[in-house]
Amino acid sequence: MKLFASPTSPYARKIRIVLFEKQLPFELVEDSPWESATRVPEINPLGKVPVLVLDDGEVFFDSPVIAGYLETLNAEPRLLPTDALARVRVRQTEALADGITDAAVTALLESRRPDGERSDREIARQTAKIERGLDVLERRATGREWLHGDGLSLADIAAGTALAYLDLRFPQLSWRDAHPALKTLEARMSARPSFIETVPPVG
Ligand SMILES: N[C@@H](CCC(=O)N[C@@H](CS)C(=O)NCC(=O)O)C(=O)O
Repeated sequence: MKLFASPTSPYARKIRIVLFEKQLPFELVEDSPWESATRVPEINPLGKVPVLVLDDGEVFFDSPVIAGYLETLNAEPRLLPTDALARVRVRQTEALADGITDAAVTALLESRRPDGERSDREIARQTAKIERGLDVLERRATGREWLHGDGLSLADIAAGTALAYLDLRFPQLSWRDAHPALKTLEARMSARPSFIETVPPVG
């Protein structure tokens, strides 16, 4: 299978981490949807990465769907519980972490707009989403080693990816100051070989 990904995409990184943790072989195809030569819109009409293309040509996007597909391959470690409700709860935390990333990406794009077109109000609105999301994630992480259950799950990977993305794009947020449980979680996640192997380039 092939994973279309851009090196700095936090959503693509989440999937690369899942593939690494499960030791699933894949071909990484670096493709940035922002470049004019991108092939991504030919395989994902939404023109976004990550996209997974199976050997038989079947295509999966977006990252939660790809993660769900990879779980069907029965490779260890299992990152989603088999119990249906427990699974929904892990996916809720994944959605929360991905939503923090969504707000950070939107704020970054807004901040890069030219003078006169940039909306400080919109940046503040997105930053408020990040801060509320972090507060809820902090409550979920407090007093526990893992966000759900007694082992690594997709929720921990999504949270670790979102926090690392904040460090990359918004170091001035200093999110660790008010979120000690997330600080501990991020330190543990970033020390995993899967995270070390997928550190994004600066830029
Ligand atoms: N919800 C999607 C978000 C994917 C996404 O927004 N990817 C960005 C890269 S970080 C992208 O490809 N953006 C290109 C665009 O919006 O045109 C997922 O989880 O896969």
